[in-house]
Amino acid sequence: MKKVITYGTFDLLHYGHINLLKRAKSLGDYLIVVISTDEFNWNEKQKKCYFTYEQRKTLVEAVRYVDLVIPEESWEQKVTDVHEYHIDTFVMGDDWKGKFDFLEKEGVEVVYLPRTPEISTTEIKNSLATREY
Ligand code: C2G
Repeated sequence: MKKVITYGTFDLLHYGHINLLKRAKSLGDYLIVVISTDEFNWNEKQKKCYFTYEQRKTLVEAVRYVDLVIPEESWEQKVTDVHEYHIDTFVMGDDWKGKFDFLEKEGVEVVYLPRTPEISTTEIKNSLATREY
């Protein structure tokens, strides 16, 4: 069984995220999604999520391409995750291109997929904030 892993915040889940998860799953048979906890997001990415970790986990677990959701609590855990879960392929959107190539040394294929254009959580928040109702 070919196992794939990907990491993210997945706040305000949108079709860009779904496109990423769909393509990631197409690279193997089992997809693990590692979702940033609220603490990790705030401490490491200065991101304040709209949905809590538990709510984001519920949403991503409902996506047909996803087999398992686990928490992301540190940048460093990727090295242990890929061994603990016997990962074959690590996938991220290409906004992260080159940032995780070190995982190849762990025997993992590293794949960066093109981001879906014109959609982002920031875009959604900004458009809602300025929309005239
Ligand atoms: N993504 C995408 N297209 C978009 C928006 C996001 O393909 N329009 C991808 C990103 O490239 C990423 C995944 O969807 O691979 C999740 O995006 P975020 O939730 O923004 O993830 P991020 O905050 O970048 O966290 O350790 C890695 C980090 O946890 C990644």
